[in-house]
Amino acid sequence: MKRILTIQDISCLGKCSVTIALPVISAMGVETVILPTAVLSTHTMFKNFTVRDLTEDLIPITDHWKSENVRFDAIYTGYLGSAEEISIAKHIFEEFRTDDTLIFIDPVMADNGKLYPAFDMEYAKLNASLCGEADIIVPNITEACFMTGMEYKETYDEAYIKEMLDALVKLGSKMAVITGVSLSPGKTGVYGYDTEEKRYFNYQNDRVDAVYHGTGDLFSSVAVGAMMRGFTVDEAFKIAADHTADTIRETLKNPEKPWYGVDFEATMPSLIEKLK
Ligand code: PXL
Repeated sequence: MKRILTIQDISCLGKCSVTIALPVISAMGVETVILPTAVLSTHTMFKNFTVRDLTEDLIPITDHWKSENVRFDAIYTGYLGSAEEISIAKHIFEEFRTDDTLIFIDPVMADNGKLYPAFDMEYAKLNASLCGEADIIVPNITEACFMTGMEYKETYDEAYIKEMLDALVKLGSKMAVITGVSLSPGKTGVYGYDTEEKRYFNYQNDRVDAVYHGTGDLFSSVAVGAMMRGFTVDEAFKIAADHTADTIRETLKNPEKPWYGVDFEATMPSLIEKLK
């Protein structure tokens, strides 16, 4: 069985980061080791959330794993709480990376043209340098703009996305995949560039008109989980995009109208089906 280390926060209530990555990747048949960067009462879209920062625990935890000769097939980072945690993540890559380790970075920090409350431009620059260490990075358009200095646009064409991908891979990753790329009305998907094969790839599916927190975390968890289950990068991103859209559709059916997260629990059986 493949083993992933995921480094991101625990938002106790909110269905994002570890509370998505752990159940989803485990259900996909991949061992999931967690390194929590902080414990928050909720994700940061709630008001008055509490935060317990765990920065000083990260190195002792990973030193212990090192002494136990633990190996990881992939390291997947999501929401990191601070500049210091970015440099610790780099250190963890150095400690645990082998020729076969997939480093998958979701540079979670922004959406809809704006940085999340905890972050500033300095953090965006550090996140860009962390992305340079990755095999695959999966920013959304807003995060890509903050990391490349490109102007954020709500309407754009394919040339804008390709220019953004070229700027992203210059940060140093082998592959960049921009999420939430909509190239025609009613459609949305991912657009990537692979520097090794020197090719762009693009997958669009039907756009579901609803926005929920945690959908990026679901997308990344499914993509990295599928890669660990032996799917090609293209197949893994297709499965992740389809599954995220299916989960948003399912959430829209919920009469309680959840606003803070998606009903990923309800679509878990269909995720397992997609792996067959
Ligand atoms: O879903 C990304 C995410 C992860 N962790 C925390 C967040 C968010 C998005 O808002 O606030 C704490």
